[in-house]
Amino acid sequence: MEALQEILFSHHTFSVAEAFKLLDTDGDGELSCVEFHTLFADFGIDEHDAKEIIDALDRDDDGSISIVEFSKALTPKNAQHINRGRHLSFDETFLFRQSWMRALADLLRATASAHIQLAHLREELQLNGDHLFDSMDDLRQGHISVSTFGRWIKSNCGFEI
Ligand SMILES: [Ca+2]
Ligand SMILES: [Ca+2]
Repeated sequence: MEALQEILFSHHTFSVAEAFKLLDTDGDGELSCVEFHTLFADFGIDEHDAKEIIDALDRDDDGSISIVEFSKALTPKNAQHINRGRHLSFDETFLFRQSWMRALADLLRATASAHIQLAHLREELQLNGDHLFDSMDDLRQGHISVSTFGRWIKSNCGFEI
């Protein structure tokens, strides 16, 4: 994912602001789910993927992507070390646009799937946490007292605390 970001960033076909303008087809300053899947339909992103991408990028949970949220998704951590190369002429930009869009689509997909994996992981941890809590809370009090915790450690780990 980091690598994808670096490729996109160093590509320099468009700046983040230019790219955002390009994607924000209705010009309202936000990228919507419809805009995402319309723009990236040719790159294998359907409506469902678009929703997942929005989910992954939408930090303030308002259902659309602002330029700040978009720029965070695109900018690699070590952005200042990357040589952004020269500016391209208009014709070159036109040629690069397709491959840039493809790279962007790949990055967005990777971001979305990482987000989903993270969500699953979180859910799993939460479940494990709940399970652990239940196994400790043997008296079903809804809280774990020091003595309950001590009992659990003793029976599960074999030492006293
Ligand atoms: Ca828009
Ligand atoms: Ca948002």
